[in-house]
Amino acid sequence: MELNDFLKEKGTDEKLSQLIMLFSEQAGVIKEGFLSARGAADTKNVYGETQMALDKWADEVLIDALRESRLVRWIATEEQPDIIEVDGAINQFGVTIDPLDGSSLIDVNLAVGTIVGLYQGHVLEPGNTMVGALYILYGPLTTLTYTTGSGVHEFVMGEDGRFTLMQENLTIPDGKIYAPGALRKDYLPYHKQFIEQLESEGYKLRFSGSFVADVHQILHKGGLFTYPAFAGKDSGKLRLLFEGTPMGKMVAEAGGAISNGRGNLLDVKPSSVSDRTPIYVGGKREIALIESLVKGSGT
Ligand code: AFP
Repeated sequence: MELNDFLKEKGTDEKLSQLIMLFSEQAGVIKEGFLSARGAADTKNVYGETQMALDKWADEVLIDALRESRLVRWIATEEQPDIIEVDGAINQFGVTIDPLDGSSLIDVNLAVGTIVGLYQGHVLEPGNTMVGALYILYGPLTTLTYTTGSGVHEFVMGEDGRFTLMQENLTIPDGKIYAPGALRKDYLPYHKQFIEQLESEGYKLRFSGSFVADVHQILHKGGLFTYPAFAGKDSGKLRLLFEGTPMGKMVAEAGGAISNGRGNLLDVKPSSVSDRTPIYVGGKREIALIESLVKGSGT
């Protein structure tokens, strides 16, 4: 079944459906961009005088499409310092966008993705107020996974650029994969204990350097992704609004959880678009374990 028909069948709010469809259409444009950029690397360049990094280019593509559609009022993206307010917006939605997460992996042809958070209004609100989230993963296949609060559903792009249903109502299984960010030498004591416990239980290492791809794998196979607080960096590396909350919403809707080590990350109200946060996302068992270790550490 095609994405558009599925959204209708699920009784998804019409305006929200239009927004999800807009992102699904832009996925094709971004995918084309990978090919054009490859061509440009051998010749001059397709985007202008100076070749633009693909993440900056994808950012412009998505912002332009949203401005033109006027489907949202607020746009926050990882590439922009300020929240954009769209002139003449016909809806009050807010969106957060990481246009190309894992972009440093493009030149070695590993999976990267676009992550989107969907809000009823302004985006500087806790993740648990989101009306939905989606991500597009550019791997061997291009997939779009979304939730609007009633299940997590995955679609695959066909040759015609349209998305058809691959898996309905995804749920995170029990699994023994761990994807640990940060350098081991910088681990804080509770985190070191946590990782050692997972390793003693036989968890296998899977860390690609693309958060969206790594969390996608965890969603399908179980286990845990973490980019923790580390020595000298209490807030870790990843961005709350662009990486944490949308992927957290997705995993939570699939029966997992997301935490900053102290509590549910989806309860945290951002203070600005640039907030960073420690992240633990995956199965409920793993999240309960890290929260108890952090609590026990008294830090
Ligand atoms: P880029 O989008 O700049 O490649 O950053 C990717 C990322 O934000 C996230 O997707 C990865 O999990 C994380 O950084 C990897 O960080 P390290 O390079 O420190 O392992």
